[in-house]
Amino acid sequence: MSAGRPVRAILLAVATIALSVQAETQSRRHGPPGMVWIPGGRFRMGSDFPAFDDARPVHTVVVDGFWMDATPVTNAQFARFVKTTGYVTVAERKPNPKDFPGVPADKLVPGSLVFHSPAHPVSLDDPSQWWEYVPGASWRHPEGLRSDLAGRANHPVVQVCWDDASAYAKWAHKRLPTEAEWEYAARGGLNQMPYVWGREPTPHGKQMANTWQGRFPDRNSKRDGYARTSPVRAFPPNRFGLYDMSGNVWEWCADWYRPDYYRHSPRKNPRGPSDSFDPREPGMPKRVQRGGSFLCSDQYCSRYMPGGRGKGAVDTGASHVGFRCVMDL
Ligand SMILES: [Ca+2]
Repeated sequence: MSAGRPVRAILLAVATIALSVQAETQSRRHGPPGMVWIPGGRFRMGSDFPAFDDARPVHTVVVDGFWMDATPVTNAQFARFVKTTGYVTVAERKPNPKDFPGVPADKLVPGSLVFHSPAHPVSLDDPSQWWEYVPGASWRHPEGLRSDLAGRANHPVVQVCWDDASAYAKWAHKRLPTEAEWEYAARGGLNQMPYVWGREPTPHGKQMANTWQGRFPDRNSKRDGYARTSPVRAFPPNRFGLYDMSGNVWEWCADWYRPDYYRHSPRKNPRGPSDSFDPREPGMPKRVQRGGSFLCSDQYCSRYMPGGRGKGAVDTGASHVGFRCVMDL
């Protein structure tokens, strides 16, 4: 009899472990609505692509598992947040004159940056040729007051800045992903492939993401079917079941942006530098954006590739910038 007790104890312990694993598996299978479990792991972060001078060196990173929204946050989802909380996005607020010394008062009106396609070829060195500050542009009116969200409930919300995205994440009991989490999730287990779907830009001739085809920024052939944003499930998911990890809209990450961060970032769960620095616009605090957008073309911006990094001023949205959230177990 006495010899049986340890065996029973072991069996009970094994059964308990099996039950807890089963419970965890079930809880992950029935996780938060609209979210995908991203199992933790190790990957090679960064890119040797010549144009990505801020994505080097390629280095090994380990991230813990997390839940991630399967798609960018949609207009319908953001509308629920606004309706529930009364939140007013930064683009809808009157700019504070203290933040814009020297700008005439009549120019300090709510609005945001909108892409418009020039009528003829322009120098690619001058983004002011295709970006315009449009009064009244906001998430409700992505291209200005004459535009609205009709037919776009399932498109990603745009014209949201980092502060807006963070406010939504907090309300949803989620958070913005770290840059490392974002890239790990985007790569979907593929090692240093140029695209989130693999090696070929258009496998079997198929457009795999909403980017820009044709001559940027004046001629968009729309071979992928979309001149601006697309519904969040219009293109195939990656191997983790995540949609739009390439193209459609840039997505805010939690991290501050610095071009030199990869030289000394920690190996495990890096969370970004403690401050921001962009040599092109020193003094303007910026957070990381990832994934590229419908404006990415191989001629101008290939940063829809998973190693490519983007950045934006924390108070500035645009007609091609959105976000998605993550959640810890
Ligand atoms: Ca497109």
